[in-house]
Amino acid sequence: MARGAFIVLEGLDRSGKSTQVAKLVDRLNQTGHKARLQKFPDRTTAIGKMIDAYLQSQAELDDRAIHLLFSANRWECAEAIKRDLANGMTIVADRYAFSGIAFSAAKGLPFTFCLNPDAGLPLPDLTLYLTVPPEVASTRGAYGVERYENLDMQTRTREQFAAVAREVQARHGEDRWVQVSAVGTIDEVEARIWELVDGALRRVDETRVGELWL
Ligand code: 2DT
Ligand code: MG
Repeated sequence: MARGAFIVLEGLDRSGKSTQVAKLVDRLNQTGHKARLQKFPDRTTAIGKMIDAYLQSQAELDDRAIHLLFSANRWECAEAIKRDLANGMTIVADRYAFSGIAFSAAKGLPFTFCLNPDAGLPLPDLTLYLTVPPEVASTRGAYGVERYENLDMQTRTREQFAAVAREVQARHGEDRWVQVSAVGTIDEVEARIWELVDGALRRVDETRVGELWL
């Protein structure tokens, strides 16, 4: 049996990421694949509840401590991801380690510190980075009330995502990180994503799941 593909969608707030992740999972399941959504942070676990309190500013945490909690939140899901992939289930993740690095580095933590705790996690077969120009994002409504949902943080995170992209491509190959324009209608963006995912699904069959940064 072919293994599932590990697909990650990344992007800034208001890039349409969560909408597209849901559409992608539906479309995969409708076209004869088994697929499930994996949201990061997963706010349902004990660690996830600490993260949720931090994001809602109900708790204060040291920048490094919260960075490690975000990573721990991925590690506690890693075995299930590997097991499901081996069982032929495609995993579509809404954010992953790349958000972890970009947001923490944007706060000023050293890039290598941000990278290291996730080393060895399941390596996504394909990461799609949804981009919208700032002027388009600003027409998609006001920012929410959670931590990081402000223009200054989004601008700095955008810069760090560019560094993350270079790191993924240098270590794991150009085709593992693909930038996708999220400008246009929901259906137009969905079509762009589907074409790329379709290609990735064909490629994964014969390969093992890799390890991030290793
Ligand atoms: P959502 O709005 O998508 O729930 O994200 N974040 C996310 C980090 O700072 N580090 C991480 O490792 C991850 C996965 C991005 C909530 C916020 O949490 C940030 C936005
Ligand atoms: Mg959010």
